[in-house]
Amino acid sequence: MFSKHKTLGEFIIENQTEFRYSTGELSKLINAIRLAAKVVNHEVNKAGLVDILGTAGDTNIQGENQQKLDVLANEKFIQTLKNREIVCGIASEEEDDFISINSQDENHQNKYVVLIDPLDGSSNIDVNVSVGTIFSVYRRVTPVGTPVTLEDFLQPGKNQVAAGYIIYGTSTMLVYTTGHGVNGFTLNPAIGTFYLSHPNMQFPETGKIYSVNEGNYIHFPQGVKDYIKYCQKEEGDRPYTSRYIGSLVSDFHRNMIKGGIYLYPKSSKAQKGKLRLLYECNPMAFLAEQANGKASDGFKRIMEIQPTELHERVPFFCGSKKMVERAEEFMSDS
Ligand code: P6P
Repeated sequence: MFSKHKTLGEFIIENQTEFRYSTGELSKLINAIRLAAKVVNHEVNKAGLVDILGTAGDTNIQGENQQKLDVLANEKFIQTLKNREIVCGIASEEEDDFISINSQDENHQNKYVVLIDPLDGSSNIDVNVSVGTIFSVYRRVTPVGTPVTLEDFLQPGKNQVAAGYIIYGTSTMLVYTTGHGVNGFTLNPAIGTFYLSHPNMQFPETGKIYSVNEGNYIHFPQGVKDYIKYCQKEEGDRPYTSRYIGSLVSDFHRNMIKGGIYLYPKSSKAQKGKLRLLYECNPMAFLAEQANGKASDGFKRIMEIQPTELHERVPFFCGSKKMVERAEEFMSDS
């Protein structure tokens, strides 16, 4: 019944002092995410059973059909974070604008903002393929006690104080970093407890898996085309294996364990690529770098990019360091 593995709660307490701002708020924040993850996990796992599939009839700012589970996950994370009075603002893929949270006392001292993709990979919901939640945490840059502004959200990824994802897969895992490495916790659904199952996760220096939607091949820049052909060539440790799940969290998670690279390049159909900088690329880039991997837009470090708008997109190359560096060589050569 009681696993030899440490629980997430014990891990947070043991590592709270590591976090330089450790006033306990970040621990409360991770705990809030833990609770929301359990609630969403419960809904995702029973999605096939109740009338929660299909679209909610609305479309989000991305112009995509909002799946009911998207809407539910969004509401659960926002509600949980609001109720805990830990954060002063939230931005979400499913919300056109950021949400300012002024707690009851007019001079609230909350100093973190959270950016979330509440259910990434939503196109996979109806076909029972794993999906995920991605979150990114910053300290606000405007004065504590005043309403948050857009400036608090448009920070470069290198300012993140925490980031992580929940993957609702064959098992549900919470994987996160506070800047001291990456740790993975697996949920025991029978008792609703996350256990430390993957301590100190690291990308293998190189790998033999590449993840890209090859259906877009003819629309890719020449450097990407050349890199894909390089992956497929019978030479040295190649050809690599092509694996593309259609859920960033799942492809990233597999590549971090086995070694690999994930690419969502720009194309003639999507000049800036598809993935969003603030609540997809930056948190995954923070995790990648903390796990000895790399994340760029094909040319420069993702976490150096200065955002200019909440839902901006960037090309994304992420995974084993040597594989990302090789792909970048093809991009610069072309
Ligand atoms: P495409 C899901 O919508 C997502 O944001 C990522 O999780 C996934 O890797 C990608 O888009 C899939 O996009 O265009 O290949 O279907």
